[in-house]
Amino acid sequence: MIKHLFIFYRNMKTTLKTLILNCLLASCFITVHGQDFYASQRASWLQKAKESIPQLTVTEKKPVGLVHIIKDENAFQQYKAEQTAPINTLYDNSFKETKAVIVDFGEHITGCFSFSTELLKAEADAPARFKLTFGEVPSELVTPFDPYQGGLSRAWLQDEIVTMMTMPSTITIPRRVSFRYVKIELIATPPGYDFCISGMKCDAVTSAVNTPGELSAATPQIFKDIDRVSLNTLKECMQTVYEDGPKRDQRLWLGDLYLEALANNYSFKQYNLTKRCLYLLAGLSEHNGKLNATVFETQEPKPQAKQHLYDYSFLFGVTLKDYLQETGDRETAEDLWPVAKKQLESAYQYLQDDGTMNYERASREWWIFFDWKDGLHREVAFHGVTVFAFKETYELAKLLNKENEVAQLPGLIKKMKKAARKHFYNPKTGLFTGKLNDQVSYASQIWMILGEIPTQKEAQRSLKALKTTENVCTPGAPYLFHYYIEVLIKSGMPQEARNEVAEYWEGMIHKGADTFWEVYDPKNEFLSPYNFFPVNSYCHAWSCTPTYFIRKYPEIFQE
Ligand code: RAM
Repeated sequence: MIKHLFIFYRNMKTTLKTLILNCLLASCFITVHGQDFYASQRASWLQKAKESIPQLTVTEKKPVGLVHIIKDENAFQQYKAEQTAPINTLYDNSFKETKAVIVDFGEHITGCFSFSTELLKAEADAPARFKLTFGEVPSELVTPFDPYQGGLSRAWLQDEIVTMMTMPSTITIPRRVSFRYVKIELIATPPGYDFCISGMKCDAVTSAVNTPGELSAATPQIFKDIDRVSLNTLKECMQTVYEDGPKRDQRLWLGDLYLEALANNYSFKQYNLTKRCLYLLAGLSEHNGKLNATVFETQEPKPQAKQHLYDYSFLFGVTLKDYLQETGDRETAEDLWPVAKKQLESAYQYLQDDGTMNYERASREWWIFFDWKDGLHREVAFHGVTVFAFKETYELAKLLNKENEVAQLPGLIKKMKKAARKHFYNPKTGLFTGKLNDQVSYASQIWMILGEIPTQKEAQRSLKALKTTENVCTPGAPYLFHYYIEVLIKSGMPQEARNEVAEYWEGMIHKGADTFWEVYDPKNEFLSPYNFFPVNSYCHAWSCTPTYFIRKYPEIFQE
């Protein structure tokens, strides 16, 4: 009996021991994996983001006329709008007879749309139903949306059905819309009475209130026009964050933020918005310290899950550096420095002893972006952006007297530059191509130059070679085109930069742009990363940067 008791006691002891050990292990696991790297700062970052929410200003916009959208092989996406009548024609006539119109507001607008009706004959005894379709460009008004084949939500397309229960009355569309044209169709006609549309407006919203300075009087008209359209684009994207596009996705993306902040520095100069976005991204970063590439403001601020873009993550530090240089706001820069520094760890893990990066592994673990372009091989650009990130972060560290925290960077930069020259540079062609793929792309040359791998002479040679080499992978979106202009200027090719800005962005204006587009390949107007061109955004943040170039380099663009 005593022996049994003893065995029981001994077994219990072992079980308890195991239990305690397991608990300890589990708690260690939770601490390691669940630990919030920014625990002590996160709440104050989110609070600061909240304190910087800008006021939105509202401007009432009225339509300017009625249009027909007509097929024209030479027009953008084969459709153009042709003025048919003044807006009063709509207001003065029975809508029961008109049934469908396309109204032109004369400019691209983002805001809150409403329209009113008046009775013409008899009393309203039944509801009427309308379908409204808002379009940024003419083709959106005539391209059937269904059956929908797009890769993003069908609901981004701006067609709404509304029912007016009685008349006279006014209906406000609940969602914020982004458009120049609106098609109104009567889809359920009440038999017993007649009515007209009596008014229509859009309360346009933006947080951009400052007036950018005048360009020099000598500025060629083409750059005045490009600047104006760039500013319109930026203005509409400036809401309570820098949105990527006011039609879609209506949210803050790191890569777009960087370019919008650059453009803002030379135009509206509303630095508080940049500050807010930096704090919001920091506050909504992962517990392991990694930034999310995109975040939502509502209902509660939250990140979009699983959106980690390798190249974007470093642009946080670059934006912070520019912000510090523009504003001298050292407090914010010091507050957010740990986030910029932490992002470098994403790069360290792929860096190999010989100074090359393990691209194959990284491309399995990250979305490595650079451009919306099918078939783009990203190995070289991946190496280049990493060197660029190291350089820029080191610059930021120097501004904050924190070089000692990243003292390894100059050595790593040197090593990586050497490795890039050895593995990617072809002295015969003067071009950079990958180890895994010999594709010649704009992206590869651009990011090697931004990483300062070639000398200026070599950079010039590679940029020129892009024009004469066959089968070059060209940019698909203005995002990459921005960096192309940047490297042309950096490489001492101002005339080429001037010509390229003129050709690319004026190309959009020629095709009717009042705001610049998310995707623009002059050779393929139907290009869409989402498999359906109407869901592309036609007022898109990352294409607003000509205003930055035109204003930052007056000697290139304003003479
Ligand atoms: C698009 C967004 C945004 C961009 C990402 C990568 O969906 O519109 O502009 O940053 O892709």
